Amino acid sequence: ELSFFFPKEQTLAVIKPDTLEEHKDEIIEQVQDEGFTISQMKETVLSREMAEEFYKEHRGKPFFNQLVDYMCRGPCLMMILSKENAVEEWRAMMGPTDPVEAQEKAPDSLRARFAKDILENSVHGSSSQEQAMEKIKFVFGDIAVGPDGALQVDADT
Ligand code: RTP
Ligand code: MG
Repeated sequence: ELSFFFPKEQTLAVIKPDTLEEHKDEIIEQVQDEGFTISQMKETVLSREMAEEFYKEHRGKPFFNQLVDYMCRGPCLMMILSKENAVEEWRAMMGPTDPVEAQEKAPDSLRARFAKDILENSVHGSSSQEQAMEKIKFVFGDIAVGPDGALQVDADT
């Protein structure tokens, strides 16, 4: 077991509204087939406030209000995924932001298959370990995940 030398990393993955209704089981199955551990998951309808906070780095951009509308219009599935290089590997599974580019460069990616357009692009993934830690804390509060990807349930963590 080499996981001691290659400790797992966590990322926050979100299946966005509509895609969740249409492709939930298929995406979860693929996540597991790709070797991710789903350390935690929670289905939730974001409030406008939460969606604005979640995407606060995009506040002021021309698509911000539409992005918030989209994220709030139905349930999202929030997942903590654990795997070596989880951040990068989940981004690779997602494909580029714009599905036109995704179809060109990564035709098997989730966005190539399921995104409607650059806004309604079906999935979210943290873009760095720092962002992953911030978003995991925002969505799930203070929780700790062990090196094997399992949740630590110690009361003091
Ligand atoms: P995400 O944060 O959702 O994983 O997406 P990303 O890193 O690939 O792209 P980012 O630049 O962080 O954009 C966040 C989300 O905003 C919407 N968007 N719309 N209309 C547009 O030009 C546009 N650009 C971005 C998408 O929903 C994108 O995922
Ligand atoms: Mg992003």
